[in-house]
Amino acid sequence: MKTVYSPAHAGHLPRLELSDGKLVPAVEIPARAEIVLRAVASAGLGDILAPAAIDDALLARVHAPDYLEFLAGFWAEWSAMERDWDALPLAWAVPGLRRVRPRDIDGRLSYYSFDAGTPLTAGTWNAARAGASVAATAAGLLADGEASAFALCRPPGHHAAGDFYGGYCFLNNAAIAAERLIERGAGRVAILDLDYHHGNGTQAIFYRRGDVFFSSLHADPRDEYPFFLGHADETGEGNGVGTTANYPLALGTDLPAYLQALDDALARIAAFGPDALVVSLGMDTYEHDPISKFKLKTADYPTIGARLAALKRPTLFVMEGGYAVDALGQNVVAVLSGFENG
Ligand code: Q9C
Ligand code: ZN
Repeated sequence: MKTVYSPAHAGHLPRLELSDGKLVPAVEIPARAEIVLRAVASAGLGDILAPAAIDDALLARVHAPDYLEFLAGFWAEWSAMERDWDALPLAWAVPGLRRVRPRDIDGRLSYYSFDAGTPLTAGTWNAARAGASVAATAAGLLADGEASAFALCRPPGHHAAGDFYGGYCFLNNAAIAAERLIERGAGRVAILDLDYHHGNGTQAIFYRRGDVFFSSLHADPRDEYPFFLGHADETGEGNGVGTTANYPLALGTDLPAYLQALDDALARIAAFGPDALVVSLGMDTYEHDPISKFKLKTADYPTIGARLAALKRPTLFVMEGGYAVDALGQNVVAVLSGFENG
């Protein structure tokens, strides 16, 4: 399996994040991607390729033009005000308030976000664009006939919706990959989100689409971030009725309970009959993840990879979360080698 990677992710260097009421050292850091790169290289998984530059038209299939313009221009505006620290938003237009776009930079920061836990930094836009190009290039490998590929994206993407960021995510890499597959001829794409947190952004992007099936296994949003999406009764709307399937799971979920949900999701995907599968690969389901509460072990991940292989579709893995940095490389390789041997 080939991996696509760009060192440009390292430009996104958040210092402190808001967590549990405190500013604490950020967990979504460059070392994450670097340890995964080293692990896939030393496992001999396959060639490691650089991405091609991303087409703006592809980005615009997923994200609103004003949102992209905001992200692209943000740091110049922020730093012109002599602010040389990372940016965090403060107030949101919840129901009862009005989503009228503010002129003020802090107002716009809030308008285009949904949480205060995601620092926007000097290098964020370049890094996020490089991550999106990694996803698009890896999707192109599938379209060229590869059976599988690994998009080693950073920052992650699945919490970013069409016009807002959050959850350490700015551009939705998995959604961009799915759109690239469709551009290159796929009629139907399934996305399976295995990150510990619900992929609210990906779900929202495809909620009314009949050609993209979105399925997610995640901690129950009544117990865990992102709190306000990811319930089992969200099943799609309009042309997308029946093409969203959520599996909210209990805190403390271990392999048997996880596999029960996974097998159900895979049966739903098989029935949908996709031309390709995009896996949002978050490794924060790991028992020692510092911000998460599932109980999966390193030895469990090859089993999960083998279950994905049994679907027998061209499969693209897109890196999402996972914050137990020391174990992140071995856990990713465990899934990917389980897939290849499955
Ligand atoms: N006390 C991804 O895994 N909240 N995003 C953390 C910790 C935000 C996770 C708070 C978690 C976002 C891609
Ligand atoms: Zn996550």
